[in-house]
Amino acid sequence: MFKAGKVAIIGRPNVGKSTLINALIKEKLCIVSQKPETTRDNIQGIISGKDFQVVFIDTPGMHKPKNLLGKSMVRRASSTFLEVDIVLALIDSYSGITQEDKRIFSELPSQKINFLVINKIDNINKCQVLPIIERAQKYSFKEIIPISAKKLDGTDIVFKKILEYLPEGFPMFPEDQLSDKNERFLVQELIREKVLEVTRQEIPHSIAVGIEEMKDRKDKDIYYIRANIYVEKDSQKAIVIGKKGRMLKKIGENSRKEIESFLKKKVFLDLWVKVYENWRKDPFALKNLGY
Ligand SMILES: Nc1nc2c(ncn2[C@@H]2O[C@H](COP(=O)(O)OP(=O)(O)OP(=O)(O)O)[C@@H](O)[C@H]2O)c(=O)[nH]1
Ligand SMILES: [Mg+2]
Repeated sequence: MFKAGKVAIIGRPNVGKSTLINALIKEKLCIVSQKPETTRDNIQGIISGKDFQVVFIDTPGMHKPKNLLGKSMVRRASSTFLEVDIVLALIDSYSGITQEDKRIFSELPSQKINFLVINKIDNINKCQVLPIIERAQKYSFKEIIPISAKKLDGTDIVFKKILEYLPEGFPMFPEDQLSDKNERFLVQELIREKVLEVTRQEIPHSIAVGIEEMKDRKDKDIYYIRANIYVEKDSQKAIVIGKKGRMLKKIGENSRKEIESFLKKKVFLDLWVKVYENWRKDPFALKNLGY
């Protein structure tokens, strides 16, 4: 019997959805950061075995949108309910079940199989998890599983339970395919992750990355990648470039290393910083940037 299906991971920003996907598919596919609202698009991560294929969907954190980008993110997250077999609602153990979480629970499709996954249990005393589990009993979750996505604690149980509930079916993707997104998108995200690592406050939210050129120069055995980091204002551009270009250099070095290990090839990375005024509020700009 072959089992196949789609599983969405949803929840508030920053609860660890992308970390969990990477843990479940055993690959670094989705970018992770300490800043909320990191994931902006649904990203499918695929894991295939002898008798199963699970397609996990990483989704943007559900939040009250402040601009058009936020609206598009939340819309994408909610739209996954329609196409999946199982929904994993993720919360973090130290916040417990918040008002926002309750609102998300109320939106869960009742005709689907819903799990509650309580993340970040490495951060708290184990006995603090019990009251959360008790409180969660009144919602109709098929399973309630405490985990640490970061420490890979309990993630194998999540996977086992998913396989239990997954319907019989046929593979949706070739067995060696890792994602529905192409290399270009994933490289773009890796660069954005490196910008998020070194910037603060409003800047992480104001950043977008666009790949202008990506060429596999077989003669030189190197990938040539030219990318733009978009910011919304001149002042942000100055910060991202940094004194004597130091910040941009660091972003470039960190990105290159990670892209090389992802593409398994040497990379020449040509990074530029450009101002794209108010792109988060402009429907045309959003479309242009792939949001
Ligand atoms: N201590 C601890 N931290 C975790 C765990 N899982 C994720 N994190 C951290 O939580 C932060 C957010 O993780 P993400 O995976 O980016 O969270 P997300 O839910 O995808 O966030 P958005 O994309 O912004 O909605 C990062 O700093 C992670 O390293 C965990 O099990 N324990
Ligand atoms: Mg994420």
